[in-house]
Amino acid sequence: MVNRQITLAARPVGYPKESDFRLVESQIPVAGEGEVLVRIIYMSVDPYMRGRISGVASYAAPVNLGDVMVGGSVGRVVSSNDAAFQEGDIVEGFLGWQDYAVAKGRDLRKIDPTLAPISTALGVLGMPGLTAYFGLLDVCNPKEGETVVVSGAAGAVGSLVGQIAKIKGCRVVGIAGEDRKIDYLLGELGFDAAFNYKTTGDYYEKLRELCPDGIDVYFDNVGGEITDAVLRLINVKARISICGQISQYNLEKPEMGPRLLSMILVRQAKMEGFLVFQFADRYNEGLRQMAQWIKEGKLKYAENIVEGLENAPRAFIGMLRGENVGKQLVKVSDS
Ligand code: NAP
Ligand code: FER
Repeated sequence: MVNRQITLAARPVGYPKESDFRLVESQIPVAGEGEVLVRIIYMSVDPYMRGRISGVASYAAPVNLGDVMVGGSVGRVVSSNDAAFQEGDIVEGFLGWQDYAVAKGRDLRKIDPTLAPISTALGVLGMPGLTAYFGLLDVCNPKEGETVVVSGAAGAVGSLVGQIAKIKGCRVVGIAGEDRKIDYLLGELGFDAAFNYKTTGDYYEKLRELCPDGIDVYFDNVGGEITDAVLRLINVKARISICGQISQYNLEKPEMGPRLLSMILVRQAKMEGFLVFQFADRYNEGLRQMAQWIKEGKLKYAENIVEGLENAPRAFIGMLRGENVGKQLVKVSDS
């Protein structure tokens, strides 16, 4: 009866490597008063984890050397000291990279396995889905007929942002890093245009060609040179949401770019950073709408699933390198 856990072995320099993580064994924990013991089934690996292991304090405490890696998971209740949860219930929570975890009942979300596959609680019907929903609709307020550009377009958040913009009647242009991702955006998700930034020399020229009416909304997942090119093409009263800057997360030295904030000035544009957590009191609205769109066939989602807790570091590193289409998950157990 052991609990396998993945801990942080070293602070990564640049891109994380597998040796920055360690697989350790401990005893399966026991649920105390008001607590629930959960067997983890699916685990999420997300870009924000790169920030948490860098040692820099932010909205949340950093993961320290030797600590179990943090992250969202779904699992099955094994035993419960909270009357709201029964053995066998499926729950989602911040349970870490391990086989078993104990959590307070109040920190767990009960998942109805008859409504959607339970893995979606970590993707389209979870944190990334809510990020796409509020980050696009609330921060950018897209209007019918407007041109929306999304970077990181084939990932968990970006693939949903583009589809929500299509639902709202926008013209959607996606940017991603592999030809098969571009085919997916154009062929499966109904994007109007898309290009592979890894095989395109001049992003500005390509965007100018794909956005003949300029850019009204930019949903930024990546930052860096892609964002530099987009900013040069924004329209008057453009709205830009800074969701992520993944192109910067693994740099050893901060990148110096062109200073384009004068574009915000002359185009009277609005650029706003956001964290999904700021919308916590409206999560139910977002989840209800996303589930409805899935049911109506208007919203599709993809998952990339790596098998085995021991392969979580590889899945995390692979996601940072762009191996995933849609949401990157780790399957830890069958049920
Ligand atoms: P994701 O897009 O599913 O996976 C990350 C993707 O980033 C990779 O597949 C890769 O795709 C792309 N990428 C990696 N390095 C890149 C680079 N140098 N330049 C451009 N693209 C690069 O991850 P996600 O969970 O949906 O997150 C997407 C973004 O949203 C991240 O920046 C994340 O930090 C942010 N986020 C923010 C919030 C919030 O509350 N603000 C919440 C969730 C996520 P390619 O093949 O296209 O390179
Ligand atoms: C993310 C990137 C950054 C994210 C959260 C953050 C939830 C927050 C960082 C901070 O507060 O320093 O993808 O997702």
